Amino acid sequence: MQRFSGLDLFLRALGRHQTWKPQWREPEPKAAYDAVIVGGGGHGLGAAYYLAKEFGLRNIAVLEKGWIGGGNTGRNTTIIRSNYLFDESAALYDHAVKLWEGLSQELNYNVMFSQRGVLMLAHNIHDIQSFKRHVHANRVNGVDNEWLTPEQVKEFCPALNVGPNMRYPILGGALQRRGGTARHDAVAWGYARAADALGVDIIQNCEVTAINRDAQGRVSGVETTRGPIRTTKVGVSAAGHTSVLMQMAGLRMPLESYPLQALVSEPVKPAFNCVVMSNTIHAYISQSDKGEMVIGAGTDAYTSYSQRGALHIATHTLDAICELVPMFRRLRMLRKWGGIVDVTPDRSPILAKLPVPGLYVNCGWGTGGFKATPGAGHLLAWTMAKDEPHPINAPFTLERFRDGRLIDEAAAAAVAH
Ligand code: FAD
Ligand code: PYC
Repeated sequence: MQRFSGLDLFLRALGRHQTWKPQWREPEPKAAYDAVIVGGGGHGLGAAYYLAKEFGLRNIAVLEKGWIGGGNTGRNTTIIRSNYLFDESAALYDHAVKLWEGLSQELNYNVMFSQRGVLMLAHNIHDIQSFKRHVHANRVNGVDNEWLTPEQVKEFCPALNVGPNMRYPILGGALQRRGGTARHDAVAWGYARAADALGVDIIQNCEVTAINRDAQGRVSGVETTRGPIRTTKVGVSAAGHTSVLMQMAGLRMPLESYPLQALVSEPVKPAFNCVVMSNTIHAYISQSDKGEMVIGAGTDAYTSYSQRGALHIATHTLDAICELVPMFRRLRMLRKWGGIVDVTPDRSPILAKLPVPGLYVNCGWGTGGFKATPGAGHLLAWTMAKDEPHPINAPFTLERFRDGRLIDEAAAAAVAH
């Protein structure tokens, strides 16, 4: 007998969303496709969905070496915001936030997008100056962000310790009210189901092992663990593993891969009403709809493909959380895990057509690409369909590292990177 959760029953009663567990066909790979996306995370599945929905391509495959959503999409702390400093980044991330705002309706699938506000805490004079600069820059760009005094911080997030006895007292905070969280695997499932309904083949357990090029150097197909596939358009959206894939096409990428880890507590009743990030004492936290405190740590200090992080990074983060929210000292931790993020020299992504004709890339989101998921998918689809970038992703080229047109957002996330 099929079992439904309380959420399913509620959503069914509302009649607006379909059941929680997605169902789709598991197709065999065809010999040829019009376009192939490598990587079945939210970005790759989103790209396939928009290619089919907005650009009319139907003969598309998403090739995933494991299971969809099993990469960073299903491993992240789900923070969504667009309070980035530079014009290019604000436009990119706010494009995504606007798509998040309609995504459950667009996919007819509840991605549980919750605009509960993202509060970035200031603990020293440098933080205050930097965040105020962000607030002003954001507002000029039409992105909401506001400065809160310590008293306003306490009012907005009562669980926080704003007392004077902290090692790093809270001196204020920048609040983006439109920021928040979403249910990460639902995003992958929602895009997968909607893409499948438009005829996209989503093929799991299918690792791409080579990218083939013809005599003119154009992309001519891929080799996979389930056989060769012919295609003239390949979009690589394989966070953490982009350099390996690009080497297959003869390209060297300006990327390094690091483990980034997160952890969750035992589930408790609603106790934490927003998302809080602290760059200085280095922690970020929100409460999931299941009740767990979702806590993020920093990247490891060395490159690696191990999907877990060093223990001392997690314990440092827990020290910081206990200082920020003393009542959480009594919480027990449930589990911790890691994902591999790929990082560019300027900490901004590369979302572009590449010098190899027929090859496109979406990578370098580092510690912060979940928030970009719908935007990245949409812009990768645009770039692949039209063979030229959308104005929003036009600055995010590979060539900017050669030409010195960097978009240096290094201090944007409360994550060591
Ligand atoms: P993924 O979901 O990783 O998908 C890529 C897929 O490619 C994987 O499923 C992988 O198996 C597949 N693949 C790789 N190689 C091959 C191959 N050869 N053949 C076929 N398939 C292949 N971002 C935020 O905005 N907010 C956050 O709070 C946040 N927290 C994070 C916390 C952690 C612990 C981690 C690890 C990341 C966090 N991020 C956050 C970053 C965010 O998770 C990623 O930037 C984003 O999810 C990337 O999505 P994606 O679809 O590109 O990648
Ligand atoms: O970019 O907001 C972010 C983020 C939070 C945790 C990891 N990345």
